[in-house]
Amino acid sequence: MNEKIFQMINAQAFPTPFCPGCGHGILMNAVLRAFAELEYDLKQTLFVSGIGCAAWIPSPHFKADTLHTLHGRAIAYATGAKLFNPKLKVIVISGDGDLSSIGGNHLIHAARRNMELTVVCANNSIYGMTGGQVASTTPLGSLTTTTPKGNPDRPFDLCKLVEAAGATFVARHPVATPIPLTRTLKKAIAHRGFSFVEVLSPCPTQFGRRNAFRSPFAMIQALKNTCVSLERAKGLSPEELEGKVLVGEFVGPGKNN
Ligand SMILES: Cc1ncc(C[n+]2csc(CCOP(=O)(O)OP(=O)(O)O)c2C)c(N)n1
Ligand SMILES: [Mg+2]
Repeated sequence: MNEKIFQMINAQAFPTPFCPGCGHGILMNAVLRAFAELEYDLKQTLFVSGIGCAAWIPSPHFKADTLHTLHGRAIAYATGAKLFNPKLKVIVISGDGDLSSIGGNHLIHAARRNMELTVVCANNSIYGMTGGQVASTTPLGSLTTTTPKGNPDRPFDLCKLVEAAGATFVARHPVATPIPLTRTLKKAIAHRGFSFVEVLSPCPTQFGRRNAFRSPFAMIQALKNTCVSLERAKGLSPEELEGKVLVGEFVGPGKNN
């Protein structure tokens, strides 16, 4: 399997530009693994990303066609490419800021159209690349460069947002559990309709150090403690679920993994 993955990357593009402890590298690995396990041909695939750290996941690292587009406009480019060549597998990989702040309108309308696109959102709760500004996904009260007294606004629940807009496959996993993440990515990539996977990815550099996380490891541990699978949540009371983040497949054929 590792040999297969090695053949899918541009080795000269490594090491990645990601900071130590960034979760985006784990997501990169999970996407490649999902493709390798599905035995899909990367030559029939187009990866589209916007601007941000997460947007560097496919380009220049994958040995495939990649479009590294304008900030917030990845889904618009992906829509055009898919319309032009419906046989192409089109996967958007980008950040929470890119897809849900500046690009939020494209996200909801692509979900509404249920177009055959896979959108993978690397959610690190912040604008990582530009210095740690507050995003539409930053938790209430969190410290960022633009909210030095704590974020006064509630974040989007991205899965609920795209579900309400009409997406036909919706899931969330943290990079802390790469095996269920890869399993879900495989289903999302194979889905014939609009599929959305929110991937919780720690940003120690811009989010962690301002919010009392002592190390990248502490952020991974926190993700493990905060995330509760849909299966496990069934046995928990509302009090026990307070402050937890539900993970699993919310919409789609094989829910609740
Ligand atoms: C039109 C436009 N506005 C703003 C920017 C600056 N900008 C570049 S990336 C980014 C935010 C990226 O955040 P996110 O998508 O969450 O990616 P991350 O770096 O956190 O992985 C911003 C505001 C830009 N490049 N273009
Ligand atoms: Mg981000």
